Amino acid sequence: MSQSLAAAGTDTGRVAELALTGDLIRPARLTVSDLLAWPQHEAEVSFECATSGIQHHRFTGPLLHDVLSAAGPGFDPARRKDRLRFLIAVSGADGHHALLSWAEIDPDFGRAPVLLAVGIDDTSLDRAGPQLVLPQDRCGARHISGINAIRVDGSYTSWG
Ligand SMILES: Nc1nc2c(c(=O)[nH]1)N[C@H]1C(S)=C(S)[C@@H](COP(=O)(O)O)O[C@H]1N2
Ligand SMILES: [Mo]
Repeated sequence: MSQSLAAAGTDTGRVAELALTGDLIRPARLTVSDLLAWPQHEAEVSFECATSGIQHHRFTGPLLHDVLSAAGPGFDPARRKDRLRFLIAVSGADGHHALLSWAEIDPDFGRAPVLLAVGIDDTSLDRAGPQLVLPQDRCGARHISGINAIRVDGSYTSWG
């Protein structure tokens, strides 16, 4: 199982890079070794796939919230309401993607302990690329492997 997940994405034999873009003061390109600079967390996760059944893995990596906060999202940090318009778009190299809201991972709101995993079951993801890990999800579809881009977007409006 870990073989297929670790091999998914962009394993071209080179170190994978992830682009952090959008409404950020410090956009960045990050490798797995860059992501080791943040405090590392561990999550034992079970999720169900509609096609391949239940999977169980142990992931390690920084919190998505820590990494994105360091990039300086363009909201007023002192005004909690200002964060509510921010979305996070996470994309894999194969085009699979999902949207999260900033509030979902913010410690003042949903507090979801979402990881940007750099390791799966003791295998490094330095060549396949980091993986989104949502310990709270029952279904595995948001466990995006081979992440090559994360875009933070604060310009969503529902009024046109
Ligand atoms: N990049 C990428 N990540 C992905 C997917 C995908 O198609 N592309 N499929 C998702 C789905 S549906 C599941 S259940 C989990 C585990 O999928 P796997 O068993 O194919 O590795 O990965 C998720 N991450
Ligand atoms: Mo799935």
